[in-house]
This record gives sequence, structure tokens and C-alpha cells, in this order.
Amino acid sequence: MKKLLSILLVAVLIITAMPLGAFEFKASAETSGTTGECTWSLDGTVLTISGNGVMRDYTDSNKAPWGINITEVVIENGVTRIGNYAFYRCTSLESVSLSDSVKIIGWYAFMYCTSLENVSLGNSVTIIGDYAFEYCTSLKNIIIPSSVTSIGGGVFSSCDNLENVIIPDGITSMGEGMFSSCKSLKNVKLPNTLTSISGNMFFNCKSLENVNIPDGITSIGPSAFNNCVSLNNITIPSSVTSIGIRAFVDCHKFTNITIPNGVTSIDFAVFAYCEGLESVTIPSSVTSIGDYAFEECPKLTSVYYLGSKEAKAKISVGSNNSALDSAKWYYILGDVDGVEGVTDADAEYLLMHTFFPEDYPVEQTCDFNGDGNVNDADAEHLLMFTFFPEDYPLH
Ligand SMILES: [Ca+2]
Ligand SMILES: [Ca+2]
Repeated sequence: MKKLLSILLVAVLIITAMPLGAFEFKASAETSGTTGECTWSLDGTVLTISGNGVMRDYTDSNKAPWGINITEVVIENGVTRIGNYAFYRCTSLESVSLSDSVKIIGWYAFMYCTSLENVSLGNSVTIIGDYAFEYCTSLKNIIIPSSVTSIGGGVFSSCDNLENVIIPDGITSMGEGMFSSCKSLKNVKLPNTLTSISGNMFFNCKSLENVNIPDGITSIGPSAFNNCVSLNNITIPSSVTSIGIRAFVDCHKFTNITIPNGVTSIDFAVFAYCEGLESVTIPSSVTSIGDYAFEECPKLTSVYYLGSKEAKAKISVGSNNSALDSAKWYYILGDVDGVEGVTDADAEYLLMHTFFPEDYPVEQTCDFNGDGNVNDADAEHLLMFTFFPEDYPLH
């Protein structure tokens, strides 16, 4: 009896001496509690978040109390914010439905939810935090509601099976690498309200075939379309003035590209390894071409230059651009105002140039009739060229 008592005593001592961590199984067995201004309850593997206000934020080390074995999440009306890391690594989670009261999705909220297929974002979300859906590898379709104005960096990065995404107009900010390594993404329509394309936005989107660059975009970030090996020719609108390094590396399907007037520099490796590229149009605004800009463009045979030979000679060209040397350069004469090719507006511009050369500068030789002088006769010749190009060739 005494022996049994001492064994019991020892057992009690051991249990009380055990670190708190040994009882963590208790916490994971809980089925309800509070999270920020809200409450949560678990029914089997279905989690419901209720209340009015924000959920609390979690981290990778300070995990959410409902564990990672949930299969469904219901966010009830009243909840305004999904906490950071709220459902991080919930690898069994298949379905999420946000109520219309949710305005903000915290960062990493659904990252590594590798079974997540059905996502309904409600109609009030304005901000989707960084990496919120990164590595949601089962996600095929998503509709971003029109309430959204800002999407963080890497939000859909590495969603390997994402095929369709609807992005509404109204969005003004889409973060770096938002779709990087979305290997199934084929077609994307970007919103007209966007003003820049962030760096790495479509990096490594190997299936991407069509994407628009909306009018109003002023800059294309570094590596924005790097390794988009299936991307068809793209129209770069005239609003673009800056194209980041490596922006179009390995865009194998490009056959011709027009750089808009206003771009002053074709930077490092922008079109490197565009192995199908046959022709490029370069505006007279370009003053420098960086190292490797056209490295390994073996099919590049035609360069259409919207300026004079004299102006071309002044372009600073970096190393490893041998394709530019072997290609034939065509000097597109007549587009004296530098917009929209040769039109009657150019004749008018040239006439004004003969009166006010400082107010109407030209970047090319304008002796279009070849008589040795630049005067109103050349403006007239240029106008006739727009109607009868074969009868009035430009000299
Ligand atoms: Ca013109
Ligand atoms: Ca002349």
C-alpha cells in the first residue's frame, strides 16, 4: 500500500513538473473561442467565424487556435477583416465563403491551402493582402469583386492550376509577382484603371498566351513577363515610358514588337532570348540600348527606326546586341511629329517647323522631295505621300 502511494505521488510530481507544452493537445481539442472582436466555432471540420469586427492576426509561429484540419470556412456577416495567417497551411480546406461585410483579407491568410478549390470573396473586399492565396495549388477560377482596389504582392503566386481570373476595373494597384509561376494561366484582362505593371507580375507564366497592357500604363516593371514562353505579340501602349530590365526575357513567341515613342531606354536584357522575334520598331526617343537587350534574338532581321540615320548613330548601344548589327535598319521617314506613323498631321507639323523650328523640332532629315532644301514644298510632298505613297516617295 505504501509502495503504491509513493508511485502515485511520483506520478503526480511528474505530471505537475511537465512543461505546459505537453498539454497543447487540450488547446487543439477546443471547439470554440474568441478571435479579435469575433468568435469562432468548429463543427466537425467546418469552421464558422461570427461577430462584428476584425479577427485577430496570427503568425507562422503563433498559429490560429482552430488548427489546420478544417475543410470548410464560413465567415458570417459582421466580420470585417480576415486575420493575417488565419488559415495558413490549412491543407484540407476546400471551400471558403466570405460574407459581404469582409473588407480586408490579411496577408498570408490562405497561403498553402493546397486543397482550396472554391473561393467566394463577397462583394465588399477592398484590399487583398500580400501572398493571401500563394500556393493554393487547387484553385482553378477566381472572381475578384469590383469592390477591390488594391491587391498585394504575390497574392496568387504559384497557384499552379489557376486558369481563369476575373479582374474588375477599379483596381489601381497590383503588387509585385501577383501571378508569378501561375503555370496554367492562359488569358488575362488587366483593368483599365491600372497605371503600372509591377515587377515579376507574370514571371514564369509559361502558359500565358494573351494579356493586354491597358492604355494609361506608364511603366512595366522588371521581369514583368520574364519567361512567358507562350505569350503572343503584345501591344505596348503609347502611355508607357519605362520598361524594366528583363521585362520580356524568353518571350519566345514574339515576332514583332513596337516600342512606344516616349521610351528613352531599352534596358538590360529586356528582349533577350526572344528567339522568334523578327522585327522591332524603335522610336526616335530611344537614346540608349542596354547590354544584352537583344541577346540571342537569332531571327531579328528588321529594325524599323522612327528617325534619321544621324539620330540612330547617336544611340548608345551596350554589349551583346549583335542581332541589332546583323539586322537591316529601315529609317521610317515622314513621321516628324513622332506619333501614329505618317499622317497629314506630319505635313502640317513640318510646315510649322519651317516657320518656327524651335517650337516644332524635328528629329529627322526633312528634305522629302530631295531638292536639297527643307521648306514648305517638303510639307506639301509629305501630304501628297499620305495619299499617293508610290508617286511621292520620301527621300
Ligand atoms: Ca506622325
Ligand atoms: Ca526639299
